[in-house]
Amino acid sequence: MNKKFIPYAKPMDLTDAEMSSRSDQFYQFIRSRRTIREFSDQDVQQDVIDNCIRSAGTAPSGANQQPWHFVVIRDAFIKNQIRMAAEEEERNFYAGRAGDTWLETLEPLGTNAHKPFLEKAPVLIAIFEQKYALDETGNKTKHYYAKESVGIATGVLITALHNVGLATLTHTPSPMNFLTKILNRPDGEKPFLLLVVGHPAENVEVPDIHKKELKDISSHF
Ligand code: IYR
Repeated sequence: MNKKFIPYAKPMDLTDAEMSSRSDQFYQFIRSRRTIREFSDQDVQQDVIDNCIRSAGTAPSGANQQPWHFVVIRDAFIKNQIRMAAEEEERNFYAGRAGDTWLETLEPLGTNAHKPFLEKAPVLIAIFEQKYALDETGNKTKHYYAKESVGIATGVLITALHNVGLATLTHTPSPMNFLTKILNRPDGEKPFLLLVVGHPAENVEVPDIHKKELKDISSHF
């Protein structure tokens, strides 16, 4: 039988009061995260990005299959290729493919087909979902709950980046198959999203939008 268990090291043992305080501290910290669309070109150290990706890699996943791959892009030529391809898709999206309802919903965000941040930000992280694993002999192993797993890992990544004062933009040019091609990713992987990472541009503004209140996102039995 291929099964081995080891003791679980409880990470901390807090009093009720400490738990209340820490939960509020975390809430205050995470609520300060905002998606931004204007980045400075200030560099970000690779060891920081590496640790944030390591953190993402600790996420729970279906059958612990860890069906994710993170491509870190700093190269100006590759960034330019990505920007060109993304803007082409976005021009079609904003020119009609999205449909009026979708475009109306996006209005408060002030987005458009122009994506200079794809070249200006120091780091792009293309996140891929591995639908199945492919070994050297071409054998496929299905990944269970791949999309859910990659979504959770991406949430951890965004939180880890926020934790070091970096800003992110969860960019989803659609379709984004061009990422597979430009980044030379194998069959079985599907682009999940493109995370733009860096320091915010000076005096950057964010839309005046709000999160739902607790009562609107939770219920009790
Ligand atoms: N992908 C487009 C449109 C877009 C869609 C959603 I849903 C957003 O929350 C934001 C933008 C773009 O990046 O402009």
